[in-house]
Amino acid sequence: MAEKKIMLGNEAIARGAYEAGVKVSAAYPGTPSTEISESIVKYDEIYAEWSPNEKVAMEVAIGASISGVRAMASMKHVGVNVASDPLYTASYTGVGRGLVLVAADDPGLYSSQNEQDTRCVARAAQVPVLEPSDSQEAKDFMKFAFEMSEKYDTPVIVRTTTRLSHSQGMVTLEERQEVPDKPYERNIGKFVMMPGMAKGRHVYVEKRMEAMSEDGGGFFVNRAEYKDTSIGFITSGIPYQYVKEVFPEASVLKLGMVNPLPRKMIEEFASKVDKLYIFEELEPVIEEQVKAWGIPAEGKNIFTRQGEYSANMLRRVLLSEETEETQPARVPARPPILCPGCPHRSVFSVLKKLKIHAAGDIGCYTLGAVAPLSVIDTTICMGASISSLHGMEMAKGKEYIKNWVAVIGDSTFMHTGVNSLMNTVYNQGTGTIIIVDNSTTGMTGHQDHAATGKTLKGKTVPAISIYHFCKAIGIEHVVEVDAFDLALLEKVIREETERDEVSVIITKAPCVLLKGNHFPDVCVPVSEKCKKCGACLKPGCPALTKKEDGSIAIDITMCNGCGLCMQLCPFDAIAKEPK
Ligand SMILES: Cc1ncc(C[n+]2csc(CCOP(=O)(O)OP(=O)(O)O)c2C)c(N)n1
Repeated sequence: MAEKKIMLGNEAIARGAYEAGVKVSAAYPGTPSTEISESIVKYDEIYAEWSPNEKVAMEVAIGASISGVRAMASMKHVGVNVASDPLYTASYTGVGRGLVLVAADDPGLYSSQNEQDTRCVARAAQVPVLEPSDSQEAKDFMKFAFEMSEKYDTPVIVRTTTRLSHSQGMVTLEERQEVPDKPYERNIGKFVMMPGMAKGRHVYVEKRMEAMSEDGGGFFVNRAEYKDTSIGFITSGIPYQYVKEVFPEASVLKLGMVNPLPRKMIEEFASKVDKLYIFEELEPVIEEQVKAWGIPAEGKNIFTRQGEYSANMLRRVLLSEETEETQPARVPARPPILCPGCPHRSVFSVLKKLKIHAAGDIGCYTLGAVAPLSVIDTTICMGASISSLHGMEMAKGKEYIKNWVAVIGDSTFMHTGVNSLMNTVYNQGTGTIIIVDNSTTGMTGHQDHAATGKTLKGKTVPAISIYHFCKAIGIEHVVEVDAFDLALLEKVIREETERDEVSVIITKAPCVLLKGNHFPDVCVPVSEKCKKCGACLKPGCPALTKKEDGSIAIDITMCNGCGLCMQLCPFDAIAKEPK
């Protein structure tokens, strides 16, 4: 009997890639996509890597496909923006062997800076999108995506969302398909996209999209489930599950291919139901096309474009039921906070003391924006800290940024920060950049990157030195400082922000949650010395609380023993004890 296994959506995507005979996988981490690569790496048959960013990952996959093997890239939705340059043109070139981009969207913004819908990118890039509804489909659709990619000579996007990526379902496992490498054939009309060639390929792209739309009615991923025809839903992905739960007797057109749309199938379904609803999370991608074909339907006029959908939301809107989600969440709010012992807190405490603002970036250190640290003033996208600080300077002059720095993490620096720093050097910016180097991609769960000295496959490799990189592009003042050495940090930040030329401070201390990184002690209050000044509480370490009498308590189950509070106490009222 076939083996069955409970799998996360992301594990099932990885399994689908394995069974489809994928040989190369490249990715940059990003919630909710990260576990795809972390699962793929377990298959010895697949070469898997963390690339420094999504554009590079996409290009690695494109190269592998051109060379004749099945290849994939995976990333979160905003990563698709970074990868969009190669993606738009790979749409024209088509593929060698199958090429799949897995894009993980985040309706509800569980861990993202926006709620963009990858289907919109796919429409613009004229690339097909498959959207599974559970783990089994996640695996099956991956395999189908590779077949489609080769049949229609196109990259294929498999779109997942947080709910699918991070929930589990039963999956039937199958054997890996051994796909022979396609012999390489030079074909510049297809793979060299200069205007003359691209014009011809654009014609092909249009034809391919029409062909897929025509053929879509026969794809197993699209299916009409006719029941009571007084009400019909067109839906896809996870929202399909909500429709089935709330309206088990309704007719449903379940679209597994959401771009291009199978027009004939949709027209037929619409003609057979009395009342048509289009139930899709985020943007009205299906709805706008269906309406453009003159088919009346209810959609975003009643269902929101924002946030994640749910069965209760459907009940509320269509059945006017009072459901629990209309009440505020029943759990106490727990705002995100830097961990006890996080080296970023130490850096921010100095910046705060010096009343310095920071153009921020994306990572755990984004939490420096909120009280009590309140140091980060901007967060846009990965790499934007350095370039936006430069923009401020070019707009307002050197004096304006004298009390500003850019703050960027090590992984984010390797991702796109390097380009921004080159720009500052090239265009003679004078800003100070603090690279908070905690030796990992902390925010997404400790992935390695080019400056950590380990690959996704676990191989030890020479770590790219951030220090030497900065030096090599011509920055004279590059200083490495222990992130917990407050006195030195303060001195260095004062000196570097005074300079009339670009400078870089690399604050170093590994993420406190990294395996094997333990401070040997915990911090304990020395009550008789405490003057209740509150200096230790200023950086907002969650292990410290103020007691009723104004003195402090330290929760030793939370304390990681970094000693930041101890350094801040002017009265030696905090000591260290072995754990
Ligand atoms: C384009 C893009 N790709 C991926 C992500 C997901 N992501 C958010 S922060 C981050 C990196 C954080 O690592 P680092 O800069 O080292 O900071 P840390 O969290 O370790 O403090 C990643 C990969 C994203 N937001 N945008």
